Amino acid sequence: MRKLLMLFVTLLVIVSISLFADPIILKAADDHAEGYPTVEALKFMGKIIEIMTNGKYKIEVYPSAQLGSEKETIEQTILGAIDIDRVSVSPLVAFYPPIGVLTLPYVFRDQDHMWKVLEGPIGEELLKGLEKVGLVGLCYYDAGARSFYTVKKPILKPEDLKGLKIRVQKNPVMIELMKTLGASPVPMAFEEVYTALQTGVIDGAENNPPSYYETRHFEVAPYYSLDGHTRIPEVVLVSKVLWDKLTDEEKLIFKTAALASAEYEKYLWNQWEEMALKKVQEGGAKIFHPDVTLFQKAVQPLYDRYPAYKEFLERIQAVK
Ligand code: BDP
Repeated sequence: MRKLLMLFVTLLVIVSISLFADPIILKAADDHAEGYPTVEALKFMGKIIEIMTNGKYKIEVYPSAQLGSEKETIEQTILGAIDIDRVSVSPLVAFYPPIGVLTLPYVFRDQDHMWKVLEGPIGEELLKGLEKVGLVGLCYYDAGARSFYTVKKPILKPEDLKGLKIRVQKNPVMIELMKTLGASPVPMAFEEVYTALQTGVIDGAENNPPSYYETRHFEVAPYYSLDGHTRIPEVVLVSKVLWDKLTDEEKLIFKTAALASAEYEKYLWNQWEEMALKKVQEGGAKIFHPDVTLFQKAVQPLYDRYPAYKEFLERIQAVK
């Protein structure tokens, strides 16, 4: 009888803790605005974690770079001040160089090839490697292909870039890529690009259609030339500081929630890509389809400058 009573009391305590205890608030950062595929997918992931941990964790998503630029949020995530961070792979290269192989130009044949690589052993290996710098990579999100957009004239061949100041993400590979193509790279945080285009600090930038549309960069740089030079994915990171405090079951919940959110993001992404191209044209942007082989040829010397990526590259190319 006593034992039964003890069991009952213990159960009651467990139930009341899970029902009434204050949830642990986790901060999640994203530099896109409310409604953008990555932000909505992060919220989706948060909801699953909340439900599956019976409300122990509550994820608060801070969109629009409220918690800082990508470089800053990565630093904060390593320190444990931010718990979850959705960033492009690009700014991560400065922290963990091997992942830079994913940012090389024309490394993936298409969207399908990219997902086969990311969801296979190569993608997993690169996520795992992030632990060395204090980050746990849970999954990738789609970010399509990046192309040039410019203020004064379209980029129809690599020579058109000569002398132009092109904004790039803070990624050494992107800086080298612009130099190889004859442009002057200007590394700059995403949030500063609109004003820089408007005031003539830069002549152009490059990004995927959803970002070009969401940021309204098309208003100030209306020539969009779809050369698709890179296909740099996004990544969802968790601070190792938080990760090490989670139970094995919680780790599984976080990973599963992230993978489910990636499926959701892919779905939203495909819709946004199509919609964005329509919307920017309605807003006055002009779309150009340059001969991509000209750009593929022009970037060849870049590969020799990264012997460290050679083995990864061969493995990526071998993925059918
Ligand atoms: C977008 C990424 C965003 C990056 C931005 C950039 O989704 O996170 O910061 O590019 O160019 O495609 O900085």
